Amino acid sequence: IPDCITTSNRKQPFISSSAPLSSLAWISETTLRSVRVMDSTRNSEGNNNTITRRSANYQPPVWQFDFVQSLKSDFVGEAYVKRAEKLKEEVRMMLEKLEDPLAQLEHVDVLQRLGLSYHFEDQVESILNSIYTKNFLDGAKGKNNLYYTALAFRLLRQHGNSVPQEIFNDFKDEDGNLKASMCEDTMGMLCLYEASYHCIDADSILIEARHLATKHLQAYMDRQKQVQDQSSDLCTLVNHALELPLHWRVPRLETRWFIDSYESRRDYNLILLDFAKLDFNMVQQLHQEDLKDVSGWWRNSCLGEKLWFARDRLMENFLWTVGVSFEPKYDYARKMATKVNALITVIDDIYDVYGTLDELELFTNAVERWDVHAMENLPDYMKICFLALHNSINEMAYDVLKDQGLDIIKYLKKSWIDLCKCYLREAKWYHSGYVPTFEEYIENAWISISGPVILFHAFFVSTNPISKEALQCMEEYPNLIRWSSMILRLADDLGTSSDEMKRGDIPKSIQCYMHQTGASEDDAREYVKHMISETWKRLNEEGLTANSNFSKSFIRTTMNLARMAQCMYEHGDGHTTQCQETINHVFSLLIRPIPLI
Ligand code: LA6
Ligand code: MN
Ligand code: MN
Ligand code: MN
Ligand code: MN
Repeated sequence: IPDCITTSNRKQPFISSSAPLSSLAWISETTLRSVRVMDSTRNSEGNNNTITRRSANYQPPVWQFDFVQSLKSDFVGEAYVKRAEKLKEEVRMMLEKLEDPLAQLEHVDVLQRLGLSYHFEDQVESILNSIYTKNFLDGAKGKNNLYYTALAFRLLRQHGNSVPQEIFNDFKDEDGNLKASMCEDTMGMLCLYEASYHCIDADSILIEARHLATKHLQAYMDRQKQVQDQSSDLCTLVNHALELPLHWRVPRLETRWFIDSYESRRDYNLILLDFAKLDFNMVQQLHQEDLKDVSGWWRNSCLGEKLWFARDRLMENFLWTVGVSFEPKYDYARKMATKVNALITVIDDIYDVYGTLDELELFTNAVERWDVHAMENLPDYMKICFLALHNSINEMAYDVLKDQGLDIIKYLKKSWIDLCKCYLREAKWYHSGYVPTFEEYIENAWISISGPVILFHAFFVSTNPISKEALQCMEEYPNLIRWSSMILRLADDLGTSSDEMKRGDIPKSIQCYMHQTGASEDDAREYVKHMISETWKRLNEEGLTANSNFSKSFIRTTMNLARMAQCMYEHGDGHTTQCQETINHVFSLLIRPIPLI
């Protein structure tokens, strides 16, 4: 751990505030054990009452306010801006000169992975449209080249074109098996593998293709291992793909990885590489400004101290937003989303850990009323939280009213009310020891994970103009939001439920499934992973059909939230425990620039 991050001085009753960072193994059984706190608080009648409360004993933040404020990037100033503009123009011309469709597709793919395609959206769109019209509009004309077809298929579906899976029929023999000649083309197999993750439920050919491609790629890796040659560019790509398909990866993290891997290629293009590194660093500088800004808001809110029992995770809350949308123009959306995430994180802890059932009823009622007078009956710690919520969300609505003349309070409010109601239902289950059925749990849990709140706010603060149709669509939770939230919930359960069970919480998807079916924990986890994969098919389908109501960028947002969840919870509770994985992601995305030479 670098010494630029230290533990905070925040008053925390259970752990020494000067716990050395070297003790990152602090996430031990002892710290997770639920601790009972005797707390003298006045109850609603004004009498002094002794209330038994729980605490999760969360660690104070490793990212200090002063450290965040001291972030300073070299990548500012006219010289860099000029250089970036020049490189951008060169890349634009490069793209324009390409005529061969395969070369165009490869170029688009590299631009996307280098994190540069947002500069060339119109150009990319027109290239893909022309390839679609020429090759795929009338169905199955897959150029008889697996690599080309699979690459085109993936890029076109990524951009919302419903290319039919039947274009892969060409690659089967009369018996319906993948032609043997295909299997000699490992690059083609890799593309087929990546393409297959864009499947919808009805895509049986693609799903079968995924199995074949996966087997082939695994065998390829085994052979390379045997001859001890894993150094080729292809090997690096296959290895990375088998770890996690591209479609499930967080774009910004993929970019950080891909720039390094691109640089070590034999055939890299120096202009692309230079531009990618420079752009990454300049965008990182903008992220640092967003972060400093919203860290000031968090500090001023004092929620970190006042709600000492809750997670103080401003940096992690911000990291989510960069994973969801990194482009410079979403700076306002990132800051607002960070506030939303911070509020969710502390309110979740009020419901799950600290609040008594009576207080939680009061809080839920106050949110339902959405009225400052509703605060009067709340205990002090809830007052401060309620007013922070009220003020922050109303301010976002104010900005939209100011810019678009549209009153969106009822939508934002509804998302919080639904969240709190679902939180309360879980609290009641917990306090009564009730074990819901798997279905009953899921029906509540895709909302209680806060996906709808996150996506509602993301939608409203980053859509201008907001269309009547989209607004109507938001009245009910659209499937796009539902499936994205579902993946967020399932990934969260995989990563957090072990700790939650130790600390005391309701049974989550894994435990409900075990309870209901008698399955082992391993089997239940496999089931939940399978469910994530099934839910992706539905999300993909929405991505292809929801186009008319939602912008491509909002569709990307919903998918990126799912990807970010899979990333945050891959090795446990990456949002809460300040584990090495999350610290590394913060460093590589937000703190360390890429060396230019
Ligand atoms: C809830 O964690 C929480 F704060 C999240 C990180 C969910 C996603 C929200 C963001 C991005 P916990 P629970 C802030 O695992 O109690 O405690 O629903 O959620 O399982
Ligand atoms: Mn929780
Ligand atoms: Mn919860
Ligand atoms: Mn959880
Ligand atoms: Mn990882």
